[in-house]
Amino acid sequence: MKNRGKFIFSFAFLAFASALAGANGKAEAAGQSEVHEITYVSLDAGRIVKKDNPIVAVYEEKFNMHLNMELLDGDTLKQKIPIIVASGDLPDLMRLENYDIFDYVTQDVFLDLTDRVGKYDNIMEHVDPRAWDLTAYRGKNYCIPSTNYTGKYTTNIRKDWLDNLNLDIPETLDEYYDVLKALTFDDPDGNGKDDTFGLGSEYAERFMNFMNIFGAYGGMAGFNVIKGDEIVTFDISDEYRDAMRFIHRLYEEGILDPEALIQKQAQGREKLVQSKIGTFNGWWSIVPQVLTVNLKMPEIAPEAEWAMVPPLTGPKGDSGMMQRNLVCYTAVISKKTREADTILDFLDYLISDEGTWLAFLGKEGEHWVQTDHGKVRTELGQKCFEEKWLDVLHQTVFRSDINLPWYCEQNPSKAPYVIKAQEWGTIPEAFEGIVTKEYQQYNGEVKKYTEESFIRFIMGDLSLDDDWNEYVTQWKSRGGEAVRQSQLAVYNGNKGTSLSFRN
Ligand SMILES: [Ca+2]
Repeated sequence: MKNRGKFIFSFAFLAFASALAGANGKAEAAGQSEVHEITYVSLDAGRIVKKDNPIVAVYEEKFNMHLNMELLDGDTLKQKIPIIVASGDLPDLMRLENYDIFDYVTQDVFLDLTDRVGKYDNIMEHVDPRAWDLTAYRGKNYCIPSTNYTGKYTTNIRKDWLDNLNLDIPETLDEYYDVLKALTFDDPDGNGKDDTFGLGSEYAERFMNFMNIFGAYGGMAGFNVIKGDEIVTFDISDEYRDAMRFIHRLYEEGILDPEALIQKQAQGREKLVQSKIGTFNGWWSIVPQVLTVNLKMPEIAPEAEWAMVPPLTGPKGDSGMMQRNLVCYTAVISKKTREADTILDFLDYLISDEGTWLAFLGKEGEHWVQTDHGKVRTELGQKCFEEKWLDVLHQTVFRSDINLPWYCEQNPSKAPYVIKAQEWGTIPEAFEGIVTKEYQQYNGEVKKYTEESFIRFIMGDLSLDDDWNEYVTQWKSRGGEAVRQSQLAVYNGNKGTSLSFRN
C-alpha cells in the first residue's frame, strides 16, 4: 500500500509539473525533453474535465505529454466544430460523432493516417475492419473509428397483462395484431375500464415506434435495403405501403394510442409508467433503467412485469429490428499538428486492453478490484465515476468488446435486454456512412416530407390507395431521387458492384 501511495503521489506531481511547464512555456529544466502539448476537443458524453485528473496523468506521463482537453455538450459541439474547421485552426485531436467526419473531410484539414496506422498493433487489432471501409474517404483513412454493437432496440410487452388474458408472447405479425387488440379491448389490467391501448410510443421520431412492424415487411423506414443484387428504397416500396396499411388499421380500430403520432417522448413514457400501454419499441435500457429506476415504475405499478417480444415474422417470413450505425464516433488528428506520433502512440495504448481498462475503470486496487464476479468498482471508484471524471478518456477510442461484457456482468438485471437487442436480427441501411453533397442538401427535407406523409397516411388524411403514387412522385422530386442515386453511385464505386434500385 505504501508503494502504491507513493506511485500516486508521483503521478499527481508529474501532472502538476507538466501543467506548470505548459504555463511557463520554455521555462523547463535543462536536459529534460519538452512536454508534448496536445489540444483535444470532444463531446462531453456526460463527463467533465478535472484539473490534475490522476487517470489522465498516467497517460500524460507515459507519453511525456500534456492533454489540454475541452469537452463540449452536443449542441455546442454542433455549432462549434464547423467554425473550428472553417478557421483551419484545429485542435491536435478531435472526436467527431457518427459519420460527421464526412462533413469536414473534403476540406483537407485532417491528417491522412492511411500509411501511418499499420505499425500500431493495438489499433490494427482492435479497430473493426468494416469501420475502416465505412469511414474511408476516396480510399484513404483520416480517422481512428470506434464501433459499437448494432443491435440496440427491443420490443417490450406487459407480461402480467398477457398472463391475465391467458395469451402468449406473439411471434408473427398476425399474432401481434390479435394480442394488441386484446390488450386494448379485453381489459388486460382487470379494472373494469376501457383505459388501455395495445401500442404506444417512446420516440418523438415517429417511425421508430413501429420498427418491428417495418421489420416484418422486410425493411425499415428511412433505409435502403439490399435484396439480392437489387436495393429497395423502403420509403417508396410496396412493402412500406403494406406496413402502413397494418399501422393504419391499428389506428382506425383504436388499438394504437392516437397520441402516439403527436405526443412528446415524456408523455409517451408517462403512459407506460401509468399502465395505459401494452407494448412499445425502445432503446434496450428503457425498461430496466428509465422505467424501472428513473421513473420508479415498480412503486407506481408494483404488478407490472415487462417481457421482450422477439422481432415479429411477417407475411413473407421477414423480420428484424432497426440496425444502428456500426461507427459511433471517430478520432481525427489535425493535418497541421506537430504531435502526430505522440497522439498515435497515445491512441494505440488507449485502445489496448490495459489502456482501455485504465481509461474505463481507473486504477486496479484503488478504483476497482478483481473479484469472482469480475472487475468491481470500489467505493472510491464509484464516487469518482459519479463525479464524471474517472472515465473521461474512455470514449476517445472505444472497445465495445470490453465495455459491454463488463456492463452485463455487473448489471445482471439489465443484461438480458442488452444481449437480446444484440442477438436478434437487425436490418441494416445499405448506404450507412455514405454522405454525399446531395444527401447534405436534400435529405433533411425529404425526411421531413416522409415523416409528415407517414402521419397523414396513418391517420387517414392521405389515402394509401389514391394518394400513394403522388406521394412517391413528390418523394423523388423533392430530392429523394437525387439523394439515393448519388449514394448508389458512391456505393457501387466503393464496392466495385453494379447494384441497381428495384423500385
Ligand atoms: Ca382496463
